[in-house]
Amino acid sequence: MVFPPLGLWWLWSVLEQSGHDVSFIDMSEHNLKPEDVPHGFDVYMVSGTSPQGREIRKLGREFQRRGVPAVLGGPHATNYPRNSRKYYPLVVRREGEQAVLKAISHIQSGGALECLSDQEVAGSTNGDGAALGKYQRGIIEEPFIDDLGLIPIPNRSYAHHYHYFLADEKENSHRATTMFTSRGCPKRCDFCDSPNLWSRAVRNTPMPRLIEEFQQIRELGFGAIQFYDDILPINPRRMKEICGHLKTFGLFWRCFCRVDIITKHGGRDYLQFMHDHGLREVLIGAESGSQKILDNVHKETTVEQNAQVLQWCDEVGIRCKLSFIIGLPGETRESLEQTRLFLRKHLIETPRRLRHKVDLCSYIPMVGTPIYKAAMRKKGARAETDEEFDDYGYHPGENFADFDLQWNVDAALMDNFFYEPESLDGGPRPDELFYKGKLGAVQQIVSTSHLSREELKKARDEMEAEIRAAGFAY
Ligand code: B12
Ligand code: SF4
Repeated sequence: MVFPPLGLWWLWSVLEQSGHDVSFIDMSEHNLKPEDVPHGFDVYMVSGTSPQGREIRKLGREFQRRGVPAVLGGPHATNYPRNSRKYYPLVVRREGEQAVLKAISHIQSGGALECLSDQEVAGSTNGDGAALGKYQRGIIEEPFIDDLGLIPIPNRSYAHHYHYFLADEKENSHRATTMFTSRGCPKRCDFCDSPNLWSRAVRNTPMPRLIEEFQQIRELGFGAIQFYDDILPINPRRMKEICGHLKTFGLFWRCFCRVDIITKHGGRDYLQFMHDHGLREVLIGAESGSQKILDNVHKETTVEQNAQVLQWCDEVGIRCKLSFIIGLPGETRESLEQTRLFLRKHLIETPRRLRHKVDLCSYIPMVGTPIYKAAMRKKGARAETDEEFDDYGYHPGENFADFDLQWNVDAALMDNFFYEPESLDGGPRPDELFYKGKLGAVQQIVSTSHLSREELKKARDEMEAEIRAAGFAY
């Protein structure tokens, strides 16, 4: 109960605007099991990511058992539409604000609400016309909404149930909530699912809508915002306008940013300007201390930029959280050593004004991403959907035919996570692993031609021990 599911809160507003009575349940709040979900609703709307795949399926089974219509949306539904149709009669892919109304009208008009059997899932993949038709009847995908001003702002009436605090440079904590000002990312880091989910075109919410949202957030008693835009500072002119409003409302803030964007738009001065308008922390996808690895995944940033932006942030008074991924394609002993040296040189051994943070993630391939698709293609296998990335701006054949990466997820590895073996359903899938898993049980599922899964895990654990011993928080 830290970060609220904004997607559902957007749908909440849309549904209310169209006259529906809506209740919102976060199953993690009271650790609800599927059977504990309250009865009595006409329709259930479920959202989730792939690491929540099992919970999503169990919930679908529960609603089937109850005989009540259920609609699934979110990143998992987008990437696993076929499998999801086994558990949900209606599956919404990608953006939901228009699709949810279509789903409701399908239900209201008495449209068919059938899930697929295993045979129908197979048939729909193998070109059986009847099975394919049945599969498609339950899939809703609407075009992206051109004008985000046409959708209402998210309903935040449940926001006080979530607990996130942003510290300023004096370590005073401000109660924060989350917000988006845009959707989409023009970059194409090969491990990332965002361009696939949202496209590479960036759509901005019009300024009057943002002001309305700042007002709502202030009135609810929050003093800070975590912006979830993929790259909030991407457009300096718009950023400056947003900064003006944030200052007027007296809000501190945190955002995600890319070091190349900061460097391109004025470097230290840009950071200083944003700091003067309330920016107190940034999350930077540093990913690796090796330029070769950054290039392998088309990150389009440099190791020097990562070090430089960290230095500027420290001077200006912005805390950095640097996120690294261990086990990206082509990882070798040497590249791991470069990451270790980066951490030592720029964090452990350099005195800093601020307490910066570090996250060391194990790489887990997500189905919608270029790396996953390329690996499947190499194996001659297919991902869940046949679609290539052309519609969304890029496609996997382009210039990365040979990612040096393998994975093989076995049931024993899955059991180390928080899932019960009984519900494996067709075998474990890599992206249903949550990389943090149980406390102290971070797993590595990929290997490269130079490093085994165990070697990668050992290196990550050692780096983590070193950085935590030096006092850097997660
Ligand atoms: C905020 C966020 C988080 C927060 C979650 C807060 C929360 N409770 O939502 C935190 C920090 C906890 C988090 C953690 C993780 N995250 Co995260 N996260 C995001 C982020 C930045 C924004 C999500 C969001 O709010 N999007 C905006 C809303 C509007 O979109 P949405 O939720 O998808 O909903 C829209 C549609 O999907 C659809 N929809 C959604 N649900 C439903 C339901 C119905 C019924 C309907 C009709 C429609 C519908 O309509 C909505 C409105 O258009 C996205 C990146 C992104 N740009 O989306 C990554 C993202 C979702 N995360 C991702 C990942 C991988 C993770 C982690 C695994 C990271 C890690 N290694 O630990 C963990 C796993 C957490 C978990 N248990 O699932 C991936 C998911 C990939 C995938 N295919 O599943 C994403 C896409 C990042 C990426 N670029 O690859 N994350
Ligand atoms: S990692 Fe960030 S910059 Fe790269 S594609 Fe994903 S959202 Fe965009």
